[in-house]
Amino acid sequence: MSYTLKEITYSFDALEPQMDKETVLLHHTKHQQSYVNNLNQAIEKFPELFSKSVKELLENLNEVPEEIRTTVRNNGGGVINHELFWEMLTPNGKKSPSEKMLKKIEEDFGSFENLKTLLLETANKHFASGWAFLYQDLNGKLKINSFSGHDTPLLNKENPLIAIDVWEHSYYLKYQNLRPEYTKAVFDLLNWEIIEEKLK
Ligand code: MN3
Repeated sequence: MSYTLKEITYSFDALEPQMDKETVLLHHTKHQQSYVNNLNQAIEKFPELFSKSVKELLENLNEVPEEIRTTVRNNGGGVINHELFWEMLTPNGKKSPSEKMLKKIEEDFGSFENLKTLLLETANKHFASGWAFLYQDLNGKLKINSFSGHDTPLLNKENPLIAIDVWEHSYYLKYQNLRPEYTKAVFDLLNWEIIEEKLK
């Protein structure tokens, strides 16, 4: 038993021009694959844990043996964050939130524009490698925060809805140091139908 690389449901060039084919290819088949491999290697020491999903491992990290806990946190996070990242970027998706989702956004952020500004600012300001998330806290309220490494709101049993990868490998080939151009491009690729499906 082992965890496998979850396929992207669209072609590697489907996010062009905002996200170039070579970046998507390397990002998925090299970087994401390495997190899958590292996770498997760690779990092989405690194979009974293969019965758990990556989400279950992260939500109950204190139940993972201490010897592999940090490796599972880093690489399990790497696996699940990238799965969400590709899923929410589905091309030709719904480019604006539904009436219902918009109402929720307005309740928690005042306006859709405020959400966009705060999410992109958070992603652009995050120092070094990490992720910016829109997520639901344990009370169901929408929150925006950045997390270091591959940490995820799942570690607090919170519900991630949007994950913006700000590791340099996700944008450097096309955008070099221009992270704000990249995060804006990601925002424009978001599929709001998929995001809303994740709302609890
Ligand atoms: Mn990445």
